[in-house]
Amino acid sequence: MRRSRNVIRAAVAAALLTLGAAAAPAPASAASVSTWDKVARCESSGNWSINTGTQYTGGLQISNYNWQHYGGTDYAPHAYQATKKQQILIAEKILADQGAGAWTCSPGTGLATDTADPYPLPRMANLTGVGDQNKDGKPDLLAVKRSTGVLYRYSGPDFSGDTRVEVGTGWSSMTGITAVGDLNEDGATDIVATRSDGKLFLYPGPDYRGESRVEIGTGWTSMANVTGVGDVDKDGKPDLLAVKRSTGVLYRYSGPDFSGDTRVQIGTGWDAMTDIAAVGDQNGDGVTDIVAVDGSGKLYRYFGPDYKGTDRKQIGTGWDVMAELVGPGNVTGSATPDLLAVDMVSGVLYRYTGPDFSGPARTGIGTGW
Ligand SMILES: [Ca+2]
Ligand SMILES: [Ca+2]
Ligand SMILES: [Ca+2]
Ligand SMILES: [Ca+2]
Repeated sequence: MRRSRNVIRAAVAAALLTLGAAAAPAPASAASVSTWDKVARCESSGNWSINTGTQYTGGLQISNYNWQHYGGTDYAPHAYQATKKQQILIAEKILADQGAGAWTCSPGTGLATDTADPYPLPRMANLTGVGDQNKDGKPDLLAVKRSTGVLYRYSGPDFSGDTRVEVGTGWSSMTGITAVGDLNEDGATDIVATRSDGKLFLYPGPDYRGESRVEIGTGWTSMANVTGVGDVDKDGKPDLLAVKRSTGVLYRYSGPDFSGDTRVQIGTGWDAMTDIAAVGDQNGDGVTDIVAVDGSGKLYRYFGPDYKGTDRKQIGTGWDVMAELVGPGNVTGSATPDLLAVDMVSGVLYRYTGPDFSGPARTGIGTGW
């Protein structure tokens, strides 16, 4: 956006006011990542970390003034230091406010007419690995269709649409679902779900029917990233992790009721994490490990039972465009359990192999997620 709209605006503000400014067309309020990629190819040759020492930096050449004015400094001091997603999120605000003309490169890119959300929520929500529920020898996955609230079960290793079976309805009010192991010792993995009113429910597998659910808690709206990790403290009862939204404190709760009385503080600063997934035992000590993504898209691995920040390892970047991280167990027969995640831009479901879950080693296993 080399010719800053701010300068133009400042220069002609009085004139616009005089003229009534009604001639300006309604700006596009959003644009897809592929449209922003076209703008970036023209503005910066698609170099999202470019800084040539002028006031315009990053893939979309956002001025330092605009970066600050539209909240970019929440991410990084200058645009070029932020992730591609963060640059696009600030560009969306500029686009909504100033229109496509804020970029000299916008003609021919479709920026003025595109209205797509660059990072839409995946169609399927609350992906939850539940082991082999239908006894076909392959691990299964639960997921809720966001538009209908229907709960489906998919079968591994690819969890394709062909394998899916409807197992319930009315799940759209559930804000979080996680597997907690076999609480009632009938051989099927059970799950807990938090509802938008803060109630916590236990659903026995393999069918997770509403009739058989039990309310086991309240007040869970204050907790984020509720994650079942199995019995990590070896007291014979399955455990659950959750982050208190207001403080960022990580707590471990003990089954079968996961009541507040059982909770133990095991970490701080976890409000920086946008997603947490249990990924089975990655280091061979018999205790479930987890991965977590921070706001800048860095992926970290933590070892149980305490998930200490001092022992964590950064194992990836670029994860801020991935959603619905879930450990389905070891579905590929590799040395360690796997990880699934949905690309928000493409809707593709990817499978990653542990212990580092590296991008180059990932496999796209489905579309339309
Ligand atoms: Ca199965
Ligand atoms: Ca069970
Ligand atoms: Ca335990
Ligand atoms: Ca472990």
